[in-house]
Amino acid sequence: MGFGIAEKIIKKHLISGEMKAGSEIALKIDNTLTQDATGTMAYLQFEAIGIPRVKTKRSVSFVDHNTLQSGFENADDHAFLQSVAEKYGIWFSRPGNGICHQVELERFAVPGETLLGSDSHTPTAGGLGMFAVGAGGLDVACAMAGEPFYLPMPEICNVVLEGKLRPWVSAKDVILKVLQLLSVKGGVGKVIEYSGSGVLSLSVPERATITNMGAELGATTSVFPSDEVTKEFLKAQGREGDFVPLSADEDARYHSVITIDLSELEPMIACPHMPDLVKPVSELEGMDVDQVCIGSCTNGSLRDMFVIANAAAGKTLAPKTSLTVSPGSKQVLERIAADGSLNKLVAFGARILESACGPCIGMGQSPKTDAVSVRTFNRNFEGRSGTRSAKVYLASPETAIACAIFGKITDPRVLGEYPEFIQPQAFPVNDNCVIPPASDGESVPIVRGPNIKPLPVNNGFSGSLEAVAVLKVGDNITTDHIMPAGSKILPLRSNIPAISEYVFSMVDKDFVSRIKNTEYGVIVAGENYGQGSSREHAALAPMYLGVRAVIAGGFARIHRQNLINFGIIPLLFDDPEDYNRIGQDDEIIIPDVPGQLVCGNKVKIRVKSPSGIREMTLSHNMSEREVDTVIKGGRLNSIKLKNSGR
Ligand code: MIC
Ligand code: SF4
Repeated sequence: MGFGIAEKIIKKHLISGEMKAGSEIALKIDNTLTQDATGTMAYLQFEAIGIPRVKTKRSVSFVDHNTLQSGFENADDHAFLQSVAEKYGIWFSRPGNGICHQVELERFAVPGETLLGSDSHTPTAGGLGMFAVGAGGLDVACAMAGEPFYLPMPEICNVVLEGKLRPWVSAKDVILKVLQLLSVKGGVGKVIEYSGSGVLSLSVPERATITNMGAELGATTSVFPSDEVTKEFLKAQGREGDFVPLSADEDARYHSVITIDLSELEPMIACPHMPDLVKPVSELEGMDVDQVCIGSCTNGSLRDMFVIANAAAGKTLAPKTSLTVSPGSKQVLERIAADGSLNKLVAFGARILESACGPCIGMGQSPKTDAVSVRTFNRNFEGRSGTRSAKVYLASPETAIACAIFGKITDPRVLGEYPEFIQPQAFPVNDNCVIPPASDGESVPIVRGPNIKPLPVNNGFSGSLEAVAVLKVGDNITTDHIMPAGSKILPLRSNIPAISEYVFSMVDKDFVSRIKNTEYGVIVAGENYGQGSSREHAALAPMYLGVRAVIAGGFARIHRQNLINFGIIPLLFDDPEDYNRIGQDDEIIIPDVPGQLVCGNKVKIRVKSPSGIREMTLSHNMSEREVDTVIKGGRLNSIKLKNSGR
């Protein structure tokens, strides 16, 4: 039996484990990526491991999230990150150089290699045939230290693309269609592997738009073949030498197959507040639009900028609509400045922002109260824009610019002739904003501002846990619910005591004061708990406050891993009805935690509620290694013990 692309890369990087769906495998990581909002923690953890230089082929530290400097905190973090990079052998992509995933695709991604990134949209590089996975900062720190990356062997879902997209329909509509078909949890435990005759009609940045939003499916990663189109892209980036062909064997077998005819797709839009609430744009036509934001790691490519600039050329922005445009990278910005596209956008009335995440993570441009905001981004979770009452819709650059022209939700097919983008033979390659590390970093000092606080410790479990169910929530709780971002909170990413004051602030403003009144807490949740971002702060800050277990119907992959990494037990309901049998404020007793976890996958607990005491059996799906990690209080403790020979 032959192999698919994902299996081929996994096989080549397999350190241990069996390639059987669901069983734990360990992979060798060639490359890592961090961004500033998760990077400071990742590097504090790397320092704590105590290795003098990274052991990867290449590690890159990007600054693209916390670029709004309204106090000293973010600038201090940037200086810390730059000094760490110089010292430990890491390339530093300075602020202004672009969004990590866009720059990674343009300048660093290599087909057939592995990439682990402390950002959930790391799979963007799958558009170029890389096996690229998002993880918490601690997993990335461990990979930099030469440790393997552990994950359950994913199932492989094959999406066969046939035909060719029609004018004004683009890659974003493809992934919105996949989200409509599979939902935000449809990709959990899976790799989405694309194939079919339609693949050749998509450029690398278009493929990357599709792999980028595989994160919203909950997928481990998404991957495209590496073919002639990939070769042309790499050649235009002056990196032809990085090309390796990669395709699935004729007789590759998949766990599931979906076929999409590209020529049948129409412009799609995801409605508030989930990326899978997808409808055809035509169904929403005519709704007033207050704001349009174009850019992000999903749609910030040269192709996207070219199309919107030419669609807007000679026209004027609708009077009651605001438009922001953030080019995905310095390379994109340089090119649109040179080819006249930038001028067309400025003349149209766009507000040009720096090449960074910006409004996507609530770093400015929060819309007005109750606003309708149409964005080319990948997430529309409630409150993420910085305005709780805003309604964010996700769409393609084509749909977004049509909305900006008319001030209403508009199907872009009314715009007339489609501006055909032809990839340049050579992109403007200028890596002067990527700073190489020192050849010998030993004497390089680390710059540490006052906002950078030491890592909190967790001593692990030695006996029973007596805790309170401090919060009960429903299905699909995102990491934005658990640990919100935005311009006020993001600058505290290096300061766990300070950021922990905001845990669950969007869901229940009394959560922090409640948990502070008890020693240990347990969170009770529904399905797909922790979907969304890779931010380990959504585990680390609750751990700092005393959360020791989460009992849920199911977990998103990265968050589950982050919980384990910081010594929080992810427990599952055996009987779904038990969710209704635990109330907020009930006492939860887990007798002999280490003994029960080691003994098997069942965990008996006692729930003390006003109506009496009830015994309940829960389960866990942790591997032996994960159980050991949780008992020791997290992965950092495990590694330190291993390094000290204990
Ligand atoms: C996001 O899109 O939510 C982020 C901000 O990029 C996060 C990382 C973070 O929280 O710093 C992600 O996707 O992992
Ligand atoms: Fe940045 Fe938004 Fe992409 Fe996250 S999703 S990396 S915040 S652009």
